[in-house]
Amino acid sequence: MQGREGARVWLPDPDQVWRCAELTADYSNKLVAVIYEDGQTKEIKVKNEDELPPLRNPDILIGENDLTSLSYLHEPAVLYNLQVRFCNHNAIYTYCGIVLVAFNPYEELPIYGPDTISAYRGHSMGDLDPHIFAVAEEAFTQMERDNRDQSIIVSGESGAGKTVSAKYAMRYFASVGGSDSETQIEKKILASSPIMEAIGNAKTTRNDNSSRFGKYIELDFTSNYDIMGANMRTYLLEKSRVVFQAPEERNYHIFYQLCSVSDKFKHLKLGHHDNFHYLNQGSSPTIEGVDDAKNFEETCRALSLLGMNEKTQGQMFRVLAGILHLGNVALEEGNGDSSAVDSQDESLHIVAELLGIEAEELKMWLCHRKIVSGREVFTKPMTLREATFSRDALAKDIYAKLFDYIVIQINKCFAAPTKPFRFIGVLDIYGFETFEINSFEQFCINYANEKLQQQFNQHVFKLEQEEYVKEKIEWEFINFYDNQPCIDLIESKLGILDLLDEECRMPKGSDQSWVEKLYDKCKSREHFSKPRLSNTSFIIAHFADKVGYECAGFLEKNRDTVSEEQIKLLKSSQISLINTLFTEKSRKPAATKVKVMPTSPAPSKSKQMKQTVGSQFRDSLNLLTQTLNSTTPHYVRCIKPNDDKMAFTFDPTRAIQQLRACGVLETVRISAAGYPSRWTYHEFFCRYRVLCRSWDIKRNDMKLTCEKIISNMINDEDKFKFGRTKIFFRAGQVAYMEKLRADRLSACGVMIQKNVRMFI
Ligand code: AD9
Ligand code: MG
Repeated sequence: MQGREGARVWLPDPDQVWRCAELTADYSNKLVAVIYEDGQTKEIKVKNEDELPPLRNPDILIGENDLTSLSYLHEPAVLYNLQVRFCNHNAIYTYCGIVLVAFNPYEELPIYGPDTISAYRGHSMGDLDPHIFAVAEEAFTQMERDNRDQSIIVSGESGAGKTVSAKYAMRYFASVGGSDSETQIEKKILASSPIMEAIGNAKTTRNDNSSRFGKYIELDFTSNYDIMGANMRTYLLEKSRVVFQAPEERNYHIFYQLCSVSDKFKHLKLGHHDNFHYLNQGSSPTIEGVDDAKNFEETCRALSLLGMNEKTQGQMFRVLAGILHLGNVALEEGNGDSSAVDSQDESLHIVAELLGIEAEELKMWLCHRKIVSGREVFTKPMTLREATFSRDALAKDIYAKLFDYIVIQINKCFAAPTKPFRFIGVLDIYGFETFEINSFEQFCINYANEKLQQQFNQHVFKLEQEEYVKEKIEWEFINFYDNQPCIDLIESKLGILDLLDEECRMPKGSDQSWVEKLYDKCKSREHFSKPRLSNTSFIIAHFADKVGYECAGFLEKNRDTVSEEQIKLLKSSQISLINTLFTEKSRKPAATKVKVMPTSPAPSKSKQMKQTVGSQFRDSLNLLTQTLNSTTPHYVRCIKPNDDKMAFTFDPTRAIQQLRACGVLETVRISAAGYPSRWTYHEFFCRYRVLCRSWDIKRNDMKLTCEKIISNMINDEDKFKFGRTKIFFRAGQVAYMEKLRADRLSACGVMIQKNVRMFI
């Protein structure tokens, strides 16, 4: 360990996460003095070499546009490199192997225009600066070259820039895959964004335009690689927002858009949005820089372009207004354990009129339910709590059905006239999330991320393996983090979802008894634990972080039941759209494309029951994984650089959290465990010829020449491998060779210019 004086290292720091320092004393003392860049000193205790702080990369590698080409591949190196690029060079994109890391600049950048699209067209990923267009181009080229479907998987936490990135990728495809035909399909595909954002996005505390659903859009191509159609699948819309918003948050944009033009639709009796219980709970009805009325016009234009005529639009607005008025129906405490609605209640009558149903019947079924007991059927009054709950469930159900209906209409309009030749899918799905209190929604979102992470790990690992096989080098199986046990905990037999479904089937099932069953049945699973101080929550050790989930509400959200009488009532509606929503099976067409094999066979009894939300979600995720696995994936990891939406401001604590959670550090770890640095023989020779003895140079055999150079420099044979066309190095070796090279050059009296690479 002697001789480490002067080594530049990283030390953990509570504010900056990692700080740069220099070792000043020898390790043999078991104490190492370090000096920070600002001159402060500190002593650290080091018992052995393993405890030495991580080393810094040579300057030549700082600012590299691919993180895996760093010699020391560890967390501080990755973080520092990204920070230098983002803060010093305003470079928001960086590669990490096959992943594009994209920082949200929170500023409009002039890098997305048609000129930039043309610049990236026809270039491979390494040619130009990292860019979302480069990833899109790569997908397009690989589709043409390998004749394979492709997908672009965009992930990251709320507000990190997923939707913006996905839109740019789509714009790129629309531009390069545009045909000369009159179908205008590219225009239609781009027009789906304002519609989906109006009905599926909302203002949250993290993002003024937060997508509250996941989306996978497949763009279909002809054999000439022109776009011929598209298909969209959506995932788990956040329904609870329709009836409840947290402080500072809003309901879905479409409601505010509609209220802002209420003068145009007098019959909907809307008026100001603050009049509605379903819109005013967050007390934050406007968004800075957003004009709801203007956006409403855009929504309508897009709806028309996508084949939804004025009549249909009128009926949609009726349904939306109906939902708002439903939320204003004044449910009151009745006699005993019952509830009541005044027959004169204005909202009740407006709802009845808008939804084309009888006011008296609505009044009846808002406050009662039918009970079947043996052969007898009787009506039972609902308590105020039950009635409110059931009214909200109905509002959520109507909205979700309308949402699915619109997706179906868009898909009909997108449908390719003949069988598509190939497709490129773009996935914009909610990122891993953890709040102070986490519920069923977070559980589903994090489960989805767990599945995507597994798909990602397996793919990265497979590619790595393929490269070694292609280069014919021997290597040992790298042990990468496999999250299958965590996925099993959630979706296998007697796993969390299975036990939840079982509890939902019990007449007396409750959140509390479910969580107790979890404690009992899952306690030995490695990713599960019970918090010491709670009997109502459970912890899952996800790949990104440990998350505690509160059990309250899981059963109800999983069952997602709506009163049958209320549904029957809507089925009898005079309004054709409502009729359609409640009679047609609202299945998303894409979900039927491939046969789904549920991972755990549900007990036969459940077949007669409505499928639970959890098990539907599990099936749709398995279908998604199946689709992604049948394509060549490309990954974009969006990172939110700070929580204040400040332009080009880097908060290292936040950045590192996300890099850990989105698998960038895992990619780096997989790379570091193998042979992350690789050079062609020629490249290597050009860079390190100075370390070569002249008699070792064999001009007609670069491989042999390189072997000689290396045998003089590195004794440990595990540190390198000679492939067919490349040399592979373990992490840290390039830094070591750089040092030897610099020493040799300075010994020769040659000034080396920092940061100038003499090759590539
Ligand atoms: V959420 O999970 O749907 O809540 P996203 O989709 O990750 O979230 P979004 O794409 O909506 O985030 O980005 C949030 C905001 O960041 C946008 O409204 C823009 O104001 C800003 N943003 C994101 N990416 C870029 C960019 N490449 N250039 C400029 C950007 N601004
Ligand atoms: Mg989004």
